[in-house]
Amino acid sequence: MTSTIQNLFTELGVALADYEGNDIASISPINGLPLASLRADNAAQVAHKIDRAHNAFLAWRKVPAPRRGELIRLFGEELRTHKAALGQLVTLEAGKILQEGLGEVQEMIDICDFAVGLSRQLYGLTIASERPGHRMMEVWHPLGVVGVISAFNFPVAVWAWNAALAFVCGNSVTWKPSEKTPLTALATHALFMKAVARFNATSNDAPDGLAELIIGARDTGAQMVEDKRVALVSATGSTRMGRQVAEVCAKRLTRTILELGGNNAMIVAPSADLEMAVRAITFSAVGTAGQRCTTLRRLFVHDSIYETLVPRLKKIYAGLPIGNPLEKSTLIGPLVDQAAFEAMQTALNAAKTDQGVVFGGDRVIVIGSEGGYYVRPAIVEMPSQTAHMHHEIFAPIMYIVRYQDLQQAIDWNNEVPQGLSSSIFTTDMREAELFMSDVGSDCGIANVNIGPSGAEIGGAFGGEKDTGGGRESGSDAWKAYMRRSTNTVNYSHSLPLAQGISFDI
Ligand code: UN1
Repeated sequence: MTSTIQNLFTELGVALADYEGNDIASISPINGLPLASLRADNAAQVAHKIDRAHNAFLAWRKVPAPRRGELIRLFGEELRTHKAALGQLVTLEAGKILQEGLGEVQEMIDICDFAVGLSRQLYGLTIASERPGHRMMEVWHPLGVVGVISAFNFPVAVWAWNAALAFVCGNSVTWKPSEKTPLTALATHALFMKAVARFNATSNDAPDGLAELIIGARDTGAQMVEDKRVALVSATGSTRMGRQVAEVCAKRLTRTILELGGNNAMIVAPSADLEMAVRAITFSAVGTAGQRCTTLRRLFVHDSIYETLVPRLKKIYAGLPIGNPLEKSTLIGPLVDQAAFEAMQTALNAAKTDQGVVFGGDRVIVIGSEGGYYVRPAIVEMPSQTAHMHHEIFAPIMYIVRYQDLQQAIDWNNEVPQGLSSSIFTTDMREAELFMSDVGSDCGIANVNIGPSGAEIGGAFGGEKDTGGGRESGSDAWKAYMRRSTNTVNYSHSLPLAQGISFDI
C-alpha cells in the first residue's frame, strides 16, 4: 500500500517526505493500516498561512475575473490529466469504491468548468432610482480569505466546490481538510499549485499564498475560524461542528456557509415505477457505504406496495458485493473507522428497543482486509417514525416505515431536525407538485423520481434547519463568496434627496 501511495504521489508531483511527521496518521479504511504519517501545522504556521492568504487576496482581487477563470481552467486540465491517480487516492484514503472516487474527481472537474464560465458572468443589477438624473446599481466585489473546512467523505470535491468559486470571485482560500484525509488534500493542493505555475508562466498574476493548506486536528480548524482575517468560513461536517463554527463566527460577525447533517427521506407512492425506485433506493442508501450527507436514511412506502417493494429490497441487500473498494466488482466499501461501526451498532440496538426489525447490519470480514470495518447495509422496518430516527447516523442504515396517507409521509419527511435532501417516487403529477410545493418537503433539495443523493454541481447544494442553511456550488451560490456594493450615481445638476426630504441650507 505504501509503495502505491509513493507512486501516486510521484505521479501527482508531491514530495511526501516534505510533509512526513508524527502528528496526523492517515489510516486507510480499507484495512485499518497507516498510509502515511504527517506533521501538523503549529499555531504560528497557521497564522502565517492565513497572513499569506490575506496578502494574496489584496493582489488577486485586482486581477480581472475572466483571467482568474483561466487559472481554474488550467486546474481543471490538471484534474483531467490526473483523474485516475487522484480518484484512486480518494479510494485509498476515504474508502469509497473506485467508481465513486473517480466520480468525486469528475465533480471537481465539473465545478471548474462551471467556475470558468462564471468568471465572465459575475454580473450585478441596475435598479430604477426614484430621483431624476440618478442611476442606481449593484456590483459584486471580492470578499477576502475564504476558510474551507471539509469532511472525510468527500475529501476533495467539497473543497473544489468552494475553492473554484472563491478563486474566480477574487478571493484566496485557506483549507483545513479532515484529519482523516490529509493525503488527498496534499495531492489536490499540489495539482492546484501546478496550475498556478503554468498560469504564472505567462503573467505572474497568481500571488504566493493564494491557496493555503492547513494540516492539523480540530484545534487548527478552530484557529482558522477564529482568525479575523478569514472573511467567510465554509464548513462541511457534523451539525455539532457547524454549531461551534457558527457561534464563533456570529461573535465576530463573519459570514458562514454551513453544510451539515442530513437525514434524507424518500416517499414511494402507489403509482411509483418500482423498477426505477429499487435502483434509486439502493444507490442512495448504500452508496459510499451510507456515508454521504445526502444518503437515503428514511424510506416511507405506501401500504399498497409495501409487500412488493420491501422483499425486493431485502433480496438485493442480501446479495450486495461488499469488499475491497479498489476491486471492480465491489459496490460497498468499508466504513471509515471503528467508531463509525460502533455508532451504527448502537443505532441498530436503539431501533430494536423501538420495535424495529433489523435486516443486515452485521460486520463482514473481508479476507486480506481484516482490519477494515465492513458491514452489510441494514434495513430496519419500523412501526412508525420514532425519536431515534431523528438522528443522523453516518452508516448504511435505512429505516422503512409504512404510510397510508401522503400528508403523513410529508409530515414525517419534515419532522426531523435536518433539512438537506428528500425525494418522492410517483407518476402522479399532483403528488409530485405537492411534494415540491411550499407546503411540501422543507429540504434544500426535493427530487422527483430520483434518489436524494448524487446531486449535480449546477444546482445550489445545501439545506435548511440543522443542515445549516448554506448553499454551495451551482446556481447563484457564488454570491456568498463576494460582497455586494450598492452604488447610486447622480449625473444631474441638482441634489434631490430620497424620500422627498427637503433640507435647505
Ligand atoms: C456530501 O456528502 O458531503 O449530492 C456531499 C451528493 C454529492 C455530494 C455529497 N454530489 O450526494
